[in-house]
Amino acid sequence: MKELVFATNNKHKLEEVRAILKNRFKVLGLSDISCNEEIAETADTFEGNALLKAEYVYKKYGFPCFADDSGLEVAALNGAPGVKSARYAGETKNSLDNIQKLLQELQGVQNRSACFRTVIALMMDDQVHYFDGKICGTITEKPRGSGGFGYDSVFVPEAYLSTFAQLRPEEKNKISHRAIAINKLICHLNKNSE
Ligand code: ITT
Repeated sequence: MKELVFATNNKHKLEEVRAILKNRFKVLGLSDISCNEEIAETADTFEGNALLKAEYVYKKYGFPCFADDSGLEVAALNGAPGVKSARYAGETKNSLDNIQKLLQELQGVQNRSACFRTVIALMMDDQVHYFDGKICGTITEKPRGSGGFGYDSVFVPEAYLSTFAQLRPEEKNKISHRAIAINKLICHLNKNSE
């Protein structure tokens, strides 16, 4: 089975991607290649940060590698927290603090529309390819559910009543922004390994 590194320190993302890619590709995490450093995300776009992470591993460790940069874009906040989603409430990347800040910012706000976005950068054979995914929905007034990670407990995808954190992982993995982007990555890899 073909091996690919997924350059992430987020164990929830790694679990999701392994579940989506199961039986197709062996997905190695950063710890599997003994990469323990934190890769700085200094770009101001999802594309830029995804490339920084994938390129760092590809150049330093020589493995075909992909990385995802993702986040939540809230309409009433002009697209914030966006690329700053992980650090919205500070450098500790604490999800509960991030959620609390988001709900405070949206207190009394009627328009609760938001979208999750992911951009994947794949570095392979000295080339970069991008794959994106997006899912829109609404932000709840209070957190609901205990599954998932990040902002899952306050995001209800369009046409659903449950938050991402209330859905079964298999269900989130069928419709999420990350699933959409990963399916595009799979199509690309299948086409290019024929
Ligand atoms: P890596 O950079 O190591 O991959 P990270 O958690 O820092 O891990 P990002 O920079 O891409 O990842 O930040 C994305 C943040 O956006 C993440 O920490 C969550 O707060 C949020 N997020 C992304 N995808 C999400 C999802 O499927 N469900 C809930 N929150 C999500």
